[in-house]
Amino acid sequence: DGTRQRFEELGAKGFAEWMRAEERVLVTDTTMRDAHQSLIATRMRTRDIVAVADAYAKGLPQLLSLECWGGATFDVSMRFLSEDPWERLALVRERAPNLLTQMLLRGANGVGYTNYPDNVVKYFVRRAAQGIDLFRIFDCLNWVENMRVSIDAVVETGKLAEGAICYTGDILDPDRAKYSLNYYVGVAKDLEKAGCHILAIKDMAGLLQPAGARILVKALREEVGLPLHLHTHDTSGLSAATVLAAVDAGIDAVDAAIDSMSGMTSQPCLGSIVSALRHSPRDTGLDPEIIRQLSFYWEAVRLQYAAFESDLKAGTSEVYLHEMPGGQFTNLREQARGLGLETRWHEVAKAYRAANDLFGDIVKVTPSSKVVGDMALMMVSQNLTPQDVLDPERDIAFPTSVVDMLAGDLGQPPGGWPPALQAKALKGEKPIEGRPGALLPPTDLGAARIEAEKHCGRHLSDDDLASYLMYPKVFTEFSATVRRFGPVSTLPTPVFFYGMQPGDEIAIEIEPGKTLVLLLVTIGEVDEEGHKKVFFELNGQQRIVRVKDRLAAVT
Ligand code: PYR
Repeated sequence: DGTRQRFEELGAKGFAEWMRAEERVLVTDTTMRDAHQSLIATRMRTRDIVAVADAYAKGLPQLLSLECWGGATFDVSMRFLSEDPWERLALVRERAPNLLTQMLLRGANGVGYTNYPDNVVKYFVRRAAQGIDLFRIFDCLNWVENMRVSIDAVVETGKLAEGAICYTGDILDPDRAKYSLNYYVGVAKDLEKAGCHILAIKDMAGLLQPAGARILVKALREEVGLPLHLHTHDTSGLSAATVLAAVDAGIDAVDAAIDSMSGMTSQPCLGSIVSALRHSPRDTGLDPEIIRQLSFYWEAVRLQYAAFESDLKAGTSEVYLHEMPGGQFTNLREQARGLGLETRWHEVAKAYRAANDLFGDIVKVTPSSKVVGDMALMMVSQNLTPQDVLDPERDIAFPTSVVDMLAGDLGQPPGGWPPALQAKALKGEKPIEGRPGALLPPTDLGAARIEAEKHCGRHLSDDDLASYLMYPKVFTEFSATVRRFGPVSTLPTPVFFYGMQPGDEIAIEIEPGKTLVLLLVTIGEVDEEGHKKVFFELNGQQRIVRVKDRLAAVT
């Protein structure tokens, strides 16, 4: 038995009531989604996720949910891993049938970086509901108006709609009064009225501190009738203290990542939280020994992704200055490095805060966080102060993302956009004030399917169409890669990322019951045309292929 059976018996409303009445602290494991998004650039491959799903199903049936889909995993799997995100979801569902599957949905931005027409969001949610039980829905500006379409779509499927309040600032700081306790309680009440079953505090940067958590959780639990689910990041090193304070204040559920995938920009440590609550009235009921075993698995897997690790070595209180989400931190550092700003990281961090203040102090989470990051990089690379940016005499080439956001394409922050900056960036264009999704004409799904099938040269499933609607170009390229190279998702992870060395032998199950054994014998010298001969054995048969040398090709 697991939580999924309970959900099926009780339905969404009944399940939410059960969550609120339950004395145990309920725990979501984020390892399969946010932990790798925040630690190793979202690169975890399906085979490494699916291989451990049944161990979760057998060993930790008391888990509230497995966060395993959505956020950045959707496009990264197609873009960089040549994998179908829908296949991953179906396999996790199949291997862990007794656990709730959970995804992160960016409201009107779906799993993308821009608002989509309402009918595209609805179509996507209906497809996702085939495999997802719990949808965590947020808006990057905390604009509930912009979440309604996705909340309604989830409620219609009968699945759990968890509306998230994105936490920013510090509710105890009088200088950040825009994000006061009253503000959060107001957003929470709007989410309850909008029909959500669960309320999430989504602390994407890890800014919530123990004292603030106590006050926020207590108030939200008193003022709102929904169960409360806390999500935080450990960038500051303080997140476990915040979780335990939230537990004392009556939080119903918390997110954590398995030990070896926790800490720093990821979630707090699952095994340690479980251990800290053992023998207390709010014991999670999870088995510490099973958690350790799972942690050993992820520890070995993580080593294979060393190339994607960040150089962050310790927790940092600088997060309270810049307020970058855990999932963005390492990405932005990489972007800064790409622009030659590697040694000026602390300036980028400061500029990130300055950019936030120029935008009127906004919530920073995908995609608004990306816009703030773009602005910060521009300011540092061009040595611009906030005064320079606002100077009417000075012409500034704003990044496109900044112009689009100030034009209203991501929606409206509380109080609107600062007029002076908006006027300067839009150069006389009129911004939109309403909900972008209401202005976008509905996509003709039949026509989109015909167009997509033409681009991809094959019949597309409904899931394929949903991928195409989110990411037309990425999906088309992904389809072409799979057609050319076959199911590369079956390759062992070190081979997929780093290739084989002479003497290496691997067995690949390309389809059930059909295994290829590949021995790489030797690789010849590069010839005059930039090719090499590769000598190998395939199921014992000697073969040679002539391939273009990648290094020769780039030089
Ligand atoms: C995402 O949207 O991907 C986050 O993790 C916030």
